[in-house]
Amino acid sequence: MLTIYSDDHHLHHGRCELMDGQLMPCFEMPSRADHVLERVKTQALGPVTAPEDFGLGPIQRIHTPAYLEFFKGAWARWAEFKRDGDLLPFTWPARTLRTVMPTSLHGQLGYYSFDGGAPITAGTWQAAYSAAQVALTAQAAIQRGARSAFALCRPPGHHAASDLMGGYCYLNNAAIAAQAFLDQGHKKVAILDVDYHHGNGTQSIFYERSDVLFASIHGHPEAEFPFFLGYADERGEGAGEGFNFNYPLPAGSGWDTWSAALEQACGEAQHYDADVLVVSLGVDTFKDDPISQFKLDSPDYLAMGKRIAALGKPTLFVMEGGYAVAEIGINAVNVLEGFQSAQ
Ligand code: B3N
Ligand code: ZN
Repeated sequence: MLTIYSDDHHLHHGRCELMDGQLMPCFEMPSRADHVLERVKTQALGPVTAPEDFGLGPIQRIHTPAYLEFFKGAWARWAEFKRDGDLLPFTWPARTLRTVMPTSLHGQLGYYSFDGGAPITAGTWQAAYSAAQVALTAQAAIQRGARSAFALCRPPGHHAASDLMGGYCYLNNAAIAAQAFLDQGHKKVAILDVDYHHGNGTQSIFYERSDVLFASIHGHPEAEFPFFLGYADERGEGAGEGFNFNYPLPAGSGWDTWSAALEQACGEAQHYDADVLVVSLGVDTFKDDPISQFKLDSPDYLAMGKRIAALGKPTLFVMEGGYAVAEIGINAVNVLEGFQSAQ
């Protein structure tokens, strides 16, 4: 399997996130992607290549021009403040407030974010832009006939909506790739999100559309980030009604529970008869993940890959979360090896 990877992800290294009343080093750190790349190489998964540059066009198919302009220019505006820290939001247009567009940097950052978990650093735009190009290059490989490809994206993307960053995400790599498939002639794309967290950004982007089916298996939002989306009764709206499937699971869920949900999600994808499959591949479902509550073990990821391969679709894997850094490579590459072994 071809892997697409860019060193540009090193340009994004947020300093800290708020947890338990304290500022802690960010869980979403560059070594995550380094470990995955190392495992891709030691397991000889296949060739590793750098991304092509498809420009802003395919990104603008998902994200609004105003959001992209704000994100691209935010660091330069923050640099004028001559402060030491990353750029982080602290006020959001929540209930009882107005969704107006302030003129100040922090007002606009609140407008374009949904939490305080997406720090902007000097290199964040370039890293996120390159991650989107990684996804698009892997998508292009499948478009040219490859059965599968792995987009080793960092930062991740599935929480990013059309004009919102949050949850360590800025640009929605999986959504950008899915839209590219449609723009290049495919009629139906299925997105299977196996990350521990609900892919609220991806869901929101395609919620009113029938050309993209979204199915997500995740920690129940009653108790888990992102809390305000990802419930089982969210089935899509308008033309999208019946094309959104959420499988929220309780803390402590292991392979038996998780794989039963996968079976249901795969059933929906099969019934939909998608032309291609995009997998939002997070491995924070791992039993030792420091911020998650599922109990999957490393061999389970081989079984996950095999089940996904049984769908028989051209499949693009897009890297999302996973914070047990020592095992992230083993677990992510196990999915890909499981997939390959079943072809
Ligand atoms: O959910 C958390 C969180 C939970 C537990 C933690 N411990 C026990 C140290 C720390 C953090 N934080 C909210 C932000 C989560 C963003 C998740 C990003 C992701 O992987 N999405 O797929
Ligand atoms: Zn996650």
